[in-house]
Amino acid sequence: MRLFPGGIASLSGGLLLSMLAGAWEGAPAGEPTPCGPTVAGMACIPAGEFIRGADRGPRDQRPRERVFVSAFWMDLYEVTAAEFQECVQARACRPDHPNYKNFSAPRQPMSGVSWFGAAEYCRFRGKRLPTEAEWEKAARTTDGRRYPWGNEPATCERAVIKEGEPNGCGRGTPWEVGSRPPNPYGLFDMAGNQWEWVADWYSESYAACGEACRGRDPRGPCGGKSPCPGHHERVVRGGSWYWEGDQCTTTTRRAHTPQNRPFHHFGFRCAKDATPAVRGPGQDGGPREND
Ligand SMILES: [Ca+2]
Repeated sequence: MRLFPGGIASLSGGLLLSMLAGAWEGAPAGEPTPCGPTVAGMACIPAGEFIRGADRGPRDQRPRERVFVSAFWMDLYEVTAAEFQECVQARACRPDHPNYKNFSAPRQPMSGVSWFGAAEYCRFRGKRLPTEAEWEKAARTTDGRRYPWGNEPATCERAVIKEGEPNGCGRGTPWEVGSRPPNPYGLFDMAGNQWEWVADWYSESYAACGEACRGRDPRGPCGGKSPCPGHHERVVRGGSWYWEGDQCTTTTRRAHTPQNRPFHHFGFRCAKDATPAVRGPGQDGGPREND
């Protein structure tokens, strides 16, 4: 079993989680995991409940409650500018691009993508956007923590955020992906660096969303499908290089039009259904309806 550096760094945050996540993420190709045989560049997030939302702070994060999420795969990193370009070159993605010249280094996160462009990219790779619940569980693990690393405040040692001037921990831009330690699942930049689109329509609170945001594998209003009367914005998560640390909590939600109008430098990462042919003991995360 390989323990990645972040796993060691997060011992206080959950040794067992770190070890298990490290085992699955670093397992040899084809090795069984609770999500099926390993997938390169992705971590297995095992099935089970987690604590979603918060009872304090902005209303749209309320209430704090338990939600069940089936096993799934999550990209270790934000999708990079170079990876997105491959999709544009293949004419599988619209030519979304950042508005600033110093945002397009190959391993900087893709910035300035619409929700549609993000969804097209994930399809191009045989993946899909994570649901909002999947994203939050992947960022937060199962113990209700406020940040991917635990409850300690956000600093530039833990995430690429605004901490003094210039923003982006002194660079004025996002950094290359993976510049900070991963969380216990092995995922990088779930706090900060670039905002990340998720699949769901935005709702003003989980309480207002009702049953569509509760229970088992919630997909939000209209199950995420279009059109969705009364809903015109999707969700971005995780804060960014531009914002202070209180915006990069695991529960922070931001709404924006899927067309990305007005323009913002949002990014994303992809998820993938578990392949349940090989299941771990006690896993009940079977196949789900595809998007
Ligand atoms: Ca991020």
